[in-house]
Amino acid sequence: MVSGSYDGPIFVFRGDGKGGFLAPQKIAGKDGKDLVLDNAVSISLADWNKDGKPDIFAGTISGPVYYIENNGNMKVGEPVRLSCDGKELSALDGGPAAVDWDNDGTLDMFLGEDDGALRYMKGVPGAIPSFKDLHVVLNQLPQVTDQENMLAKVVKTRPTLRPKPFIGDWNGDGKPDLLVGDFCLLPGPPPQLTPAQAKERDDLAKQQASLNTELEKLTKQLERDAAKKMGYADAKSVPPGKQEAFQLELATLQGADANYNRLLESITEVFTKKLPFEPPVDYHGFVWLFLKK
Ligand SMILES: [Ca+2]
Ligand SMILES: [Ca+2]
Repeated sequence: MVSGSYDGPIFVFRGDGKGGFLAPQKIAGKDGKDLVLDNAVSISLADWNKDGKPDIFAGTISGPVYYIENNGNMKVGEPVRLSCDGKELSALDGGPAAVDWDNDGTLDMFLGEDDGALRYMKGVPGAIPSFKDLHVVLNQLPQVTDQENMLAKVVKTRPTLRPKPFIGDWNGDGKPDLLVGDFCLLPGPPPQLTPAQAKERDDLAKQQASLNTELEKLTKQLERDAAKKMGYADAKSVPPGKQEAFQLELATLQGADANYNRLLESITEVFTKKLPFEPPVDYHGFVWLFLKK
């Protein structure tokens, strides 16, 4: 078994021949140090060059997807960044699964991404893997502010965040099937509140809304002040090239404004008080099965 890890190293767990595993070993690069491509390294093993040794396909948190040739005895080749249709592949928190899906003798690849997207691409024969004909299996999820409620709705219909594909013949019909694991934050059951607690929650919600309005107003004022300090009439007049300097100026004004800091503190306080009256957020990881026709 080979596994990536959140902090980067790739671990090899050799079988002990009795159904268990020996202590893990880390794969080293050419320099003898641990091979660390990035954070959240997600691995798929498949023999690209058909030399009998499974090679590594690796997704990363920042997007690049790599191929690492297995030279045997824990030695590996230089990681190669993969591309599809001539463009370098990028999938944030990417999860690859290499498999000869169309059974033409060349490995193809499924690739999951942080935002829920899952893509498939066809392998092109060659010394180093490359891919073509990018096909969207699952679209990215919509970007919304109430993400948990959106996920609660779509979780009944499809995999959600960070889909990680895996291929196996689930139903034993000789055809490869697609399994997809995901990650999901869902609102749990709302707590049972006494009438007094419900009133307290409503009062806190009102306080929260009024503090937010106050903060919004003050932020607008500070934006105007920051723009004026830079010689512009208002925040909207700051040109794109000056946005970074404007944000810095604004942060300085916010940091120095006692009222602004008091508001932030109050908002945190009210939020913390209200939390026990809100539905808890539960973490889920579901596994989806797609049988190949
Ligand atoms: Ca190989
Ligand atoms: Ca193929």
